[in-house]
Amino acid sequence: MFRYGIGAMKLWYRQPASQWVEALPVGNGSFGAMVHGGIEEELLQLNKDTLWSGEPYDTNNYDAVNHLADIRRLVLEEHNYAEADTGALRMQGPYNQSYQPLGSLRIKFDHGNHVSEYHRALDLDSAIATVRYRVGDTTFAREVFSSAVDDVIVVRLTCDKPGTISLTIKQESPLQFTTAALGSDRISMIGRCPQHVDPHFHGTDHPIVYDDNENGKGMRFEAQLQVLLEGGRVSTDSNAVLSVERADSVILLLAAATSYNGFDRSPGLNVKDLAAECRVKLISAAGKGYEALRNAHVNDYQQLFQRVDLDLGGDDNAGIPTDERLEAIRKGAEDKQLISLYFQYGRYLLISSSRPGTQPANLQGIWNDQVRPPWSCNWTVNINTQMNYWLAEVCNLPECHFPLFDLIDGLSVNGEKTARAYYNCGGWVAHHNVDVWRSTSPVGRGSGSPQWANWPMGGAWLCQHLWEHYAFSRDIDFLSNRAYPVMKKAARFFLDFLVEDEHGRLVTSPSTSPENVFLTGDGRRAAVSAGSTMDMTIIRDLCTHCIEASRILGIDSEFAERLEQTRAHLLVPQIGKYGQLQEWWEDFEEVEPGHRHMSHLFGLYPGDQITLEQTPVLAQAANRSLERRLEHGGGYTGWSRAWVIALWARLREGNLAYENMLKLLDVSTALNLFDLHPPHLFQIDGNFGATAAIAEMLLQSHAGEVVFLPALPEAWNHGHVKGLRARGDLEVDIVWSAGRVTSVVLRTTRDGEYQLRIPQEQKIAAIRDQTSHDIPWGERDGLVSIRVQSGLRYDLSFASS
Ligand code: FUC
Repeated sequence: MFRYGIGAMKLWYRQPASQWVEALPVGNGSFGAMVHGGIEEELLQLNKDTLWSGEPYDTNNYDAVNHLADIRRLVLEEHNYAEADTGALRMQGPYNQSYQPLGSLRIKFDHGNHVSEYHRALDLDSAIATVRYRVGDTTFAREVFSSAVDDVIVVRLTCDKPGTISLTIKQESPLQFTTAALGSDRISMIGRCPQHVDPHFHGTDHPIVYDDNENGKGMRFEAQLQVLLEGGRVSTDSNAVLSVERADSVILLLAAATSYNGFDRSPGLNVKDLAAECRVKLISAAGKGYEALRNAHVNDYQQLFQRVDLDLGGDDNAGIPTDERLEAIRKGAEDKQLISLYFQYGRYLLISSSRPGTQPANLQGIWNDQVRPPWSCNWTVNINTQMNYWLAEVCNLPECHFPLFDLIDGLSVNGEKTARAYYNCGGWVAHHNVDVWRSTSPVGRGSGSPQWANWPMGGAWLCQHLWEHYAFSRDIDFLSNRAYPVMKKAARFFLDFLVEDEHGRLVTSPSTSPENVFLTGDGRRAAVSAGSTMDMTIIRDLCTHCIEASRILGIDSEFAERLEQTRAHLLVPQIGKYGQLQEWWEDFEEVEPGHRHMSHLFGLYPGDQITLEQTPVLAQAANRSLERRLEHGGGYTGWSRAWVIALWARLREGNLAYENMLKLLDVSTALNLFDLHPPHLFQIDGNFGATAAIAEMLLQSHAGEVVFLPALPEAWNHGHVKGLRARGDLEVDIVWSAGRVTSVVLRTTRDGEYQLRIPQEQKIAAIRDQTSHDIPWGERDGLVSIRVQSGLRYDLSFASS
């Protein structure tokens, strides 16, 4: 656990939020609020992670498989890609469902809006949002947090003059809802979700349908608010408005429940008693009292948050409001501490939107105020969902990774049907869009562009996360019981799915490179071909990880043998006419060379097939591809920019990584530091991706080596990072000065041998364990090898010149 300087870990502002992306998010993994901090009216916009439209449903298009042979013939024999695109439309099913906003709590105060010394903050070290201001000579204060321990949102309103707090509270929702008073100090809101019809895009041009059958389908929800007072009086009226008069202090406890009952069971027909669920939480929370609730919340949260400390040096600008700091960076000012704040905010957001047992962080984590949110606020698994979890292991939040593993489990069940229905293959497959019902089929209903819809690699990419959790933790039980069975079933799909091209190479077909299109020889646009580089890289990855797992677990040697043979025949990465890593199996001209997706660079990051040391020629080609993307305007979404930073980090180009980090803050960051997607949409992937990328600049461990400060920009001359994780269950602290490592600490809970790559021109002076015993090490070609023992701590010191 690390301690921070007071104020350093805060986002803060001198005015209330004037729009949703200025409000401050709190969350316990499942129950979230956007705290607006208004003066006359506080608005808490509320979310619950399991609140989705629709029901479990079979989205498979059972006619799809009848078109597969035609598409393959068009691609592999006729090279008629534009026609293959048309064929792919016939292999689509309906769009999936949408994440829904729960509603809002509006707290109206009677003190007018003439305030001074207004201050609104989010303290990342305690996960508490605060508001404070003065009215005349009276100071009012609010604290808001969402407790994972007690599963309630807690609001505390105080004032330095007794009997001064008077307010009214009401609940409302953009969904169908009713409210009721449950007594003088308690109100409730119940409601239900619509069945969306093809709700992929935001806006109002797609129908919202509520199922009329009262006993029938659809998700239901309930929220209950309980008020505790010190002094004053509380009452409710027939409109379920709750009033507090002349209280000394007020505590609001808010609980919520949905009828979600698992991805494969109807939320409409179940017998969940939502009122009782809320009631139980409120009674328990009210019995504890504010201080106990707050302490439990802070302790629980800090167990996770305080594992990592980052200091990039520079001026202490904590006294300047966050929006002004962001503006200053946009005008060219240097603010390294805003970057460490952004880094920790990414960790904060993951802890707040993804805890064991919750849904994984969706496109907006858990925070969404729209019934028609952008891209349904779903899980887009051709980059966005995976990016959400790039930070989980390296930034020391492996517990937060587990909701993703639960999602993968569900997909591996539904994906078996899709594998059979679309491709007549065994194993499981998932395409690019996933909802809470774990849909796995291509969306689009015959009019979705194949450039995104018909991409069968989502499940295989997600399997990388299972492997990475093992690689970081070396948890054999996890590998054996959770990861490997699902990975094996995903690999089995590809054994059936891969086809031979005319040169005898194994390729995917139909194949796309996510969301990108090329020009065919006769100048037509197309997306569908065979063996795109990303497909082949993901499959190679999956084969390698399954082979490795079979060896570690001592099982399935025959299956591993088959995978080795398959791997040996996979189409290998090619270098194209611009010296770039080729994106498709032919060196097609790109329609949009500055495309936001960096799919063909998967092998460089998040994969490990391309490294500077082991595949220098491919690394050079990847470098060229990245340059070309950027020369043509690439990186224009926040998530795309975050990927660029991580890719530069893997190429050890610290200054370029930093330059792109500044661009991310410049063009893709809202005033509450939420990541933005054009035109001005919140999308959380960029927050998470950039946090992971910053870690990647400081520590890498993907190629069998632990590399210290692989991509340190000149601007980060002095600093330290503590508590990052390297593969092999290693916790690492690094201190540096004048651009050189001055000390490193390693901690592990397992015995093992490690290869450490020391920055060029630096030498280790000594390695000592915590009892100051010198530890022997070997050194060769810039690599230092040491053996470590579980439970010990190792200090590396460096020669001064
Ligand atoms: C992919 C991206 C878009 C957006 C969407 C949610 O389709 O190409 O830019 O991020 O996911």
